[in-house]
Amino acid sequence: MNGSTIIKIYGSVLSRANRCLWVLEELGLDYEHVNIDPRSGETRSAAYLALNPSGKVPVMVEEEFVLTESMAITRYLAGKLPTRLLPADPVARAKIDQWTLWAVTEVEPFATLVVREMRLGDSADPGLTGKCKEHVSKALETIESCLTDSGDYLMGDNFCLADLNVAAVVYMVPVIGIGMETAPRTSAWLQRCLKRPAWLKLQDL
Ligand SMILES: N[C@@H](CCC(=O)N[C@@H](CS)C(=O)NCC(=O)O)C(=O)O
Repeated sequence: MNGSTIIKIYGSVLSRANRCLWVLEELGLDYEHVNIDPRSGETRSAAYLALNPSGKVPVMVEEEFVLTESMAITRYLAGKLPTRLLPADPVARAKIDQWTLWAVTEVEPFATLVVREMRLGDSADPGLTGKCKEHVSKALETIESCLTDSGDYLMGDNFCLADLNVAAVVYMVPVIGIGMETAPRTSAWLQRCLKRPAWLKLQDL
């Protein structure tokens, strides 16, 4: 046991809940996974809307404490066992925030739009999809240049919350049909992140 309270994560592993579960698995913390699909209607129940009025996943519940926003949740959870994923140094923490915000502003909205369009099949808007993919490809150049001399991971030799948060977004890049040939360092870094036992365990859920 990691403590007296149990942490509940609401949301399927195919949703942004996966990044929260990834942190929990990395740290070996106990948790309960409430595997709800955000498109199933379960997130529209009064009980769920009381937790998250937006009706989205993930939500974290720890006794009376309710937290939404996946990246706020990963940050909170990583802080439970500081130094493993979240170094104490304020500069390192600021860099983690920088990478996290980069992922959720420069990559995630565009990649998510492509996923939504892909679900529409023949009704997808190729113009919109193309523009979003262009934006994501351009964003990959940032990560590629930053990985140049920085060791195996975004912030040096050790996997930390920056890698987890960014990989939990960038894993969508090949899924939306963007080749990573022009970003070999990013591709190798992503593989390193996605081969971690904690992430692989989630793929079996
Ligand atoms: N910014 C939020 C986004 C949450 C979000 O959009 N979740 C999706 C699943 S990955 C969802 O619940 N979609 C259902 C809906 O939009 O109704 C976060 O990072 O937690």
